Amino acid sequence: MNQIFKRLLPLAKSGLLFRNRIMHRKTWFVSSRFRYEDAFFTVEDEREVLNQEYYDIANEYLGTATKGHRTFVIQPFIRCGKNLKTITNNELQLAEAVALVQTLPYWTVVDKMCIGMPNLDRKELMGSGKLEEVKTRIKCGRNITAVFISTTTLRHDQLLQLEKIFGLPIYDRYSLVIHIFRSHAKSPEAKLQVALAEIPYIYKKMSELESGRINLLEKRRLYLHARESQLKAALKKLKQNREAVRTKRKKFGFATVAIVGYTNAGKTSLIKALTNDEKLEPKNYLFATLDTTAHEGLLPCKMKVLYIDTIGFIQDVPERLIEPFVATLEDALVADLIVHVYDASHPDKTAQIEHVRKTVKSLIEGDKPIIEVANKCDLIPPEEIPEDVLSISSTKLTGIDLLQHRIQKHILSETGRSIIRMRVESGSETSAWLYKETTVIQANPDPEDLQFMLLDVVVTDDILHRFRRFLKQ
Ligand SMILES: Nc1nc2c(ncn2[C@@H]2O[C@H](COP(=O)(O)OP(=O)(O)OP(=O)(O)O)[C@@H](O)[C@H]2O)c(=O)[nH]1
Ligand SMILES: [Mg+2]
Repeated sequence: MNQIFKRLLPLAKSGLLFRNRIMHRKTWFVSSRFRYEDAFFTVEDEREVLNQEYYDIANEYLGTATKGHRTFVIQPFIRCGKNLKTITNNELQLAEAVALVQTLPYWTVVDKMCIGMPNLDRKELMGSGKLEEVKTRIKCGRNITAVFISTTTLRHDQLLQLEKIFGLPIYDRYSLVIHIFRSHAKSPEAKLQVALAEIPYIYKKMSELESGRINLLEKRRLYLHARESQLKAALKKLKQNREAVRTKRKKFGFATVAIVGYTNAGKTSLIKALTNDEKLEPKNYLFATLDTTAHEGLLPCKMKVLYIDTIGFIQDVPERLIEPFVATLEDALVADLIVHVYDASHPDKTAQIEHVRKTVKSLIEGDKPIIEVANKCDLIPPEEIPEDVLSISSTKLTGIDLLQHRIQKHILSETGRSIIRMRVESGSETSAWLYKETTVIQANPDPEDLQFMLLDVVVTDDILHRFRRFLKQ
């Protein structure tokens, strides 16, 4: 990581990186007319994101990831009590931990195990017997270089103690996900959000450090504080720009549909299926999408809508990590409709669905229509899907038509539109008015009198009002 930033810094200083970014902006934000204007992100902002002084500090607390690791994965689980998880099980959690590690370039899993414990408070986390077992397995495993303990966050004294015992760097879920975010962040906004998301981790670790380094820590704390303020100010500018884009969309009458869901559920694939946008590239790894982007699509009634792609949710990461992303998630949360897509073939789908439901509920105000969709149905036998569930396959394109009609129904009612049938004389002024002022979705000759046409049109109350005035003229 150091090397990359060292190479990027002179480019950022010369403004080259910035110019290059502008040239490629189109590939980042697909919906051209309502694109988020990342020109609000200045060279100074970019320089702060790439600041080498910061990365020297950050590496001390977060470790580095770019060279890869041969990893020993430990999934701790609470054996009983109020923190016992009943909706999932430790094997499924371990599988997610392995998937997280494998998401990082050059990281592999050499060995893995679940370890039950009464709580996560002990300095060594586990009892002496388990510590010995892990030590032996690390020794026998081929060239293990790091240990990933799949719990939200470890205290700094736990990290130091375990590092000492195993003689290897230790990662928790917060630090590992940060490294994934760093490696997947492409747009300035995503980079900013990641840069902001890691500061609380470093603060926390710093404050857990014992005395003796107070002066140094104080200097670092002040520096981090200044960096945090600058990044927040930069993110605020981008947020204001997003709000302006949202207002513009509303003015042009664009309805928005947010696609949310657990990471890897198939959100980007679904948007690709709904919009035929060839530029979208779904990827089979966690947190492939970090940006909130808008993609234009057509409903069956020919009405244009914007589908909003979003960052995926995941269990057992601290809220502080996701907080900076909520600013851009706002686009999704104020959408006219939310589609919650889940991976119906995933063994841990019940826990994943619950986690997304809970998170979305905590983020939105009031009632908002939410459609739940079971994706990847091509991977499971049809009898496993309950009858009342809308099942689709985003890659095989099954069930997409039905979903589009469901979306249409909600969007029309949310945006005060309806579809009505009009009987008008062919080639008449009334027919011309309807073609000009409304969206005609179907036109057929009236079988009872071929002089007349039956038009299915999308109207709002305002259009109907104007239509009545037109008829009176
Ligand atoms: N078999 C099958 N695979 C699917 C389907 N939908 C998505 N996938 C695959 O699942 C993987 C993840 O798809 P994405 O669309 O990137 O998932 P996402 O929810 O956007 O993931 P993140 O952005 O990482 O949170 C890709 O390899 C897709 O090809 C489906 O209906 N059937
Ligand atoms: Mg995605």
